[in-house]
Amino acid sequence: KHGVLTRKSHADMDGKRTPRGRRGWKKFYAVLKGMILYLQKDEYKPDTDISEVDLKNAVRIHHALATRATDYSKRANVLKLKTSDWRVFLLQAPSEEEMMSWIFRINLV
Ligand code: I3P
Repeated sequence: KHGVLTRKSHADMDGKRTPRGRRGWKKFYAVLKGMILYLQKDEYKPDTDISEVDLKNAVRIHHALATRATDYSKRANVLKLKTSDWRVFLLQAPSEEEMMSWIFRINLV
């Protein structure tokens, strides 16, 4: 699965709140491949190696949990992703349908 997702980092590893200055929203081209959610700067191009930055932004979703972000109302179609290392991301999808699809696919892993 792939598509545009806008990310906000809410908590870092060990569940500590992401400090100010790193809590902004950023748009990515997301690609779910195996147990990894790649958050890429640009759309995937075949036959190119994944860049250093894109690797840094990749999220391991094994043992992660995706839910609708019911406690976040500033934006629509936002899901909450909790990873096994206690990070928390808010991810905004372009539509309700896309959000539900990402939740379903992430929790299937
Ligand atoms: C954050 C940025 C986010 C905002 C967040 C700010 O600043 O303005 O958009 O979240 O508020 O801290 P920075 O880019 O300097 O990290 P919202 O869009 O959800 O308001 P927060 O600290 O209340 O999460």
